[in-house]
Amino acid sequence: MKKMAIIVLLLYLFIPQISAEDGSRLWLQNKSKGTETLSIAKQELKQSWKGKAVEFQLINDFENDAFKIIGNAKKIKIIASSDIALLYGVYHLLGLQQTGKITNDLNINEYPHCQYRILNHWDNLDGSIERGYAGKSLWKWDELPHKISPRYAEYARANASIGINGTVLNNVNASPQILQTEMLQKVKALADVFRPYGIKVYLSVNFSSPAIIGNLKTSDPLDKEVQQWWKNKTDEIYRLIPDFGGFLVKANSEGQPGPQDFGRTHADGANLLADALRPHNGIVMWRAFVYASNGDDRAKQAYTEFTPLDGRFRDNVILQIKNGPIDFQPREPYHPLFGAMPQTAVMPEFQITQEYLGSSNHLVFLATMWREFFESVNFQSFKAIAGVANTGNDTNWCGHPFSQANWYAFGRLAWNPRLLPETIADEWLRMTFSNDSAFVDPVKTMMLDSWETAVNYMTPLGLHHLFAYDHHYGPEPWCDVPDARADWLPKYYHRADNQGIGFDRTSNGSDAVSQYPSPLREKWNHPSDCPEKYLLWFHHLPWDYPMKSGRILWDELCYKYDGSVKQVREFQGIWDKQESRVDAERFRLVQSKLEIQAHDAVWWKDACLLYFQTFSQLPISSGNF
Ligand code: GCW
Repeated sequence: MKKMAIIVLLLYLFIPQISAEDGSRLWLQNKSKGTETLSIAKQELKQSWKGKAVEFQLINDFENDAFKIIGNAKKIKIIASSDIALLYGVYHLLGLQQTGKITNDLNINEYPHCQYRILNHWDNLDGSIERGYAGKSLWKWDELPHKISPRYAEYARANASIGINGTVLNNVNASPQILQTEMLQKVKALADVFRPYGIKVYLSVNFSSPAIIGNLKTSDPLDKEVQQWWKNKTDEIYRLIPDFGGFLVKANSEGQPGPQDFGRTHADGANLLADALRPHNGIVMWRAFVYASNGDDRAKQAYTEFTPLDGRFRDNVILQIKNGPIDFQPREPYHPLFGAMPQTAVMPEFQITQEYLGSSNHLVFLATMWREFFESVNFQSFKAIAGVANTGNDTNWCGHPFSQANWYAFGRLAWNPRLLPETIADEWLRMTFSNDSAFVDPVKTMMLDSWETAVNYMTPLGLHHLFAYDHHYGPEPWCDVPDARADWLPKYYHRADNQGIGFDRTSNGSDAVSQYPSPLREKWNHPSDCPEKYLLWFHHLPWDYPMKSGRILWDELCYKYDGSVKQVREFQGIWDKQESRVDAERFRLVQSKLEIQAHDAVWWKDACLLYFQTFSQLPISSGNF
């Protein structure tokens, strides 16, 4: 039953702000979360709102973080059950104003699709960022906790404005040092800045921390002293940060320590941390990104490892699974673990930073890719969503002005996975640049085409991992590094030979296809039923395999590479026409980045086609389609 409104706060514009120390707090000098969050909400309105009076109403029977905006000719009411949800309502309202969508009869109901909407920073304690392309880490560990950069609050504000409510501060390749008391003081200082914006802090932890910084003999999850060490450490964190979110763990993956070092399972490892966090309501995000060099198809390994553990995780563990089974490739079919562990909470991990998509040089709007993922899985069950951040200390945060759109899109989709990429692009363009439809329409089309274009000049038709060793920027399908793991080399994935190209993952090959449910596994098992976008992901096919277009496979590859190069040139043309509608600085920066992108698209095309031609022995038919 609906309860009556318990608190009604009327906010009329231009009421003077309560000053920082006006005596009103009496002896209660601790600022409450509520007061701070509400002052931010008021301040935001005061600064930017140009419309009629806005009233806040706090009621207590609303879902967490949900809000309503109701407007009539005289006033607008934002209704929610917490201060932070009111703040979300304010940002939403300001967004409507920025995009020219304020009407006289607003009736908006918004609620987040999942509870935890989290950025993962792969930031190291020395200020570098793994796969970061926008400068150094935002966190100035050497200055903290005493010096607080104004960027911390700006960062929190940006996240709150798109509904992000958590941040994992450090790299999943985690230094045990993050758990030293001295570092935790610094983490607390950040948490204090983020709190009024509704952002909780989480940490990546190294599984060997008890041995490395606790000087224990082991880090075995079944060892009593190890269990006590994690409990004590967790209690220490919560004494400093009472609303600390929890831990993210990369274990037994790419050289990181983990429970298997002691003959234990991933569930034993995750539960160890979950038990320490449980009394404080913290969560463990345990990554499923594991693969050994054991000869088994890498795409199959996480499923093989984790499905037998279904039902063995504590209920405050969430298995964090990359969107696809390999590693943030330009395009992957969804990870087969989604839907395969009904008794385990799961969450997707997206990569906002463009490790395999041209870093901060290429304009690639990722909402389209994430949309394809959401259309493939049952996202209703997700309690959480994570995105590997693309922020750094560059002035524009993300390096490429259009990479900001991916941070924005991640937040919007974590809030509502049903949002369409065109809606998100439209909002972002209007808020970031201009409401002029002569600008918005063509640039939006460019954004919406950009992901498919990048897929086509990098890895068309289901190809994957053709990237240069280690830095993953340009093409190197021929790459051979003596002594490197086979599954870190492109040849492992493309398998080009005189017969054809592609990875046979059918029932005649690695049988990865059988990890998908029916009828997908049957469909994808047959080249003629398999969508062409995944064709060479699942099949090794002859160079003259007939494609739906009527072309043979080799010609289709030429067509995709060539067509996408042309497409990037069209993007340049679209952008060049916007000079009068965009400020000079961003105009030039985007223009120069598009030049790099056009150059790189040709580089990809030439590198891949000339290399694959050594096997196909067929002429490159560019331009003749
Ligand atoms: O994508 C790969 C990256 C590594 C990364 C790893 C992971 C943090 O190349 O840099 O390490 O995945 O997700 O753990």
